[in-house]
Amino acid sequence: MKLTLRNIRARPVLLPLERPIVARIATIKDWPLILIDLETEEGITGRSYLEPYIPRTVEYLVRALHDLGALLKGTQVAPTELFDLARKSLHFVGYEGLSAIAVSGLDMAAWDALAKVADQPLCELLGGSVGAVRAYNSNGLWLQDPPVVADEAAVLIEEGQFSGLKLRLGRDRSAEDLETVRAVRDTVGDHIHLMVDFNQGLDFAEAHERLPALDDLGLTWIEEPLVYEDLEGHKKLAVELRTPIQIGENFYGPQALHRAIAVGACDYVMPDFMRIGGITGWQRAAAFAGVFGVPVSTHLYPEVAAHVMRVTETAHWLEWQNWADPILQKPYEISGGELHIPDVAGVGLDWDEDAVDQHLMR
Ligand code: SMN
Ligand code: MG
Repeated sequence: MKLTLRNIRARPVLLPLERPIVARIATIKDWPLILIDLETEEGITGRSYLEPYIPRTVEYLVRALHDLGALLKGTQVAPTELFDLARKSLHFVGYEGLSAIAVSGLDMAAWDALAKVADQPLCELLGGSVGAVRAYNSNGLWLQDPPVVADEAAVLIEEGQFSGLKLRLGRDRSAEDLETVRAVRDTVGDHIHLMVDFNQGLDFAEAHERLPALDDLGLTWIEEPLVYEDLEGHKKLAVELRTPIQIGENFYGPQALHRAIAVGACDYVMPDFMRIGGITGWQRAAAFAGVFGVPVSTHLYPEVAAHVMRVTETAHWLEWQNWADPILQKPYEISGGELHIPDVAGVGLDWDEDAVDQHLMR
């Protein structure tokens, strides 16, 4: 059966974070989500959500999503065609930023609808099979005192018998970052993969000064030491350091991933679904990374991430965080350090309407 787009409904919710985000560049206590329902004439609804970090942005994004719905009303739900139509409609304001985020949300909902009408889990529609995906726990380990972070690391491992954790770095004093990594290592043991993320917090001179001390600690990667657009700086660090440099959560579209790999700005990439262009953008970007043998990890959106990682040639690590769980009817299961895809049609996102009502931004 073919599906025809009837309406896009976008609702913003604001969820309190169990462990507030304390990064070098920002503190976030409440996490905004936009819940998208792509309704079709045939009665099937495709669902996705966006996590745009800053509560004020939801006003613009909800508006943009409703506008895209009006524009595409009556169009067949063929995700790659909707993706192109939606992008082109925003041509004059540019393909990046909020435009890209709105189109990505639409794209993920369209793929969910298509998988539902095919009565297949999304990963099967994409040519893969339902199964488990290796994940690291990214739920915490923000910029707190070293012993607090070490204690939290033990708790985070237990949340799903994880074999990997991500710590945030970028304290005022480099020595405190080092102390934190050592304290976590002592607590969790040598067998655990430790990733570190500076959230773009350093300038090149600081990074050049601070990062060599991290190079002997057996870290799995060093993420975004510099502002995301500084490809030249990241490239110099990638050459200087043995520890792999990871970037990608701020790639707007597959072209940005292409540029980063082409100039040698990083060893690993980790596109974010709301910026890379949803599932359509991910597939185009992942194909390129695959050709160049660059390992690909995911950023946020663990449910969609699990499906696409099953068909990603150079799949590396799934970033697990469960900040959307409070509004989901059935959060995905995590055990043995892996996220388990449910054997249901689509992505497997259903809203808990009571929770949505409670957290709706009005
Ligand atoms: C991050 C994610 C979400 C909010 C703030 C920071 C981080 C990550 O960059 O990679 O998880
Ligand atoms: Mg990051």
